[in-house]
Amino acid sequence: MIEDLSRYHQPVSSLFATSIAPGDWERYRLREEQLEFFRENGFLKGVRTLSDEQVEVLRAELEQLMNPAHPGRHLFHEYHSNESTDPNRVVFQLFCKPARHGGVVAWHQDYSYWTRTTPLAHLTCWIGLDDSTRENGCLNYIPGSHKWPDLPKPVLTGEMDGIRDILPEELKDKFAPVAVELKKGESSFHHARTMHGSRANDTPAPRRATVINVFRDGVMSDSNEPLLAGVPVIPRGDKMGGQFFPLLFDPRWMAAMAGGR
Ligand SMILES: O=C(O)CCC(=O)C(=O)O
Repeated sequence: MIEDLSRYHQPVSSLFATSIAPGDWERYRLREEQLEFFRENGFLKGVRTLSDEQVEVLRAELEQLMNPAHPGRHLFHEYHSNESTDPNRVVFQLFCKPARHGGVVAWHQDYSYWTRTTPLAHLTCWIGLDDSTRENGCLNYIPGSHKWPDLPKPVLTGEMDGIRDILPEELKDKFAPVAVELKKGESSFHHARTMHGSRANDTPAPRRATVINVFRDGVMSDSNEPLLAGVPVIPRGDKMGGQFFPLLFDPRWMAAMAGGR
């Protein structure tokens, strides 16, 4: 049976461990030097997130999701089988670049698309479902760009280097990209102002990824405009929450576990 999963705010399968016992969480804790690297550079790479078995399950689900005749299609509030503005290239919504004609993702800051929520307390977790390399269009970051101001938003899947034409002069010299090659199942995290983008995939294999966008509990709506058809408006000034914005983690859950409750 096809169900609307936005109504579930808890795990719907056993794919991921659900225990929140303190000992189980410790192995996921980032080291202080990783946090320091993030504060300095605005990203952190190479964090193992998925096992090979989990990657296989997600690849199979992605395959189903890409089928335009999927029986749960009516549940998507937005569905683009190709976001690329280049008719010869494809970028599927979850940042999947097919073999041989995978399109670019233009340099951008995520927050330039998210100004309808405030304050900025957002984080992106990018999870590779294939090894990503310079050849197949891995993610590239500009270290330190999370300290730059908010810049205009480019067409995301249009001209890769479009942003360079509108960069303030003082930032042009600082535009020094680093390529982030990752193994499948590894993640990179980036700050919502970190400038990033990725080049085309002309290799004979796909470059698939899935992305989780989160923001801190307490972030508020800054817009009275509808986001997507069927998603209720959260009035400006109200805390984000409800059916489409589930709480993923509350430190009180861990405190309660530590207290043996
Ligand atoms: O997967 C990509 O190539 C781009 C991903 C991206 O722009 C993002 O995660 O914000």
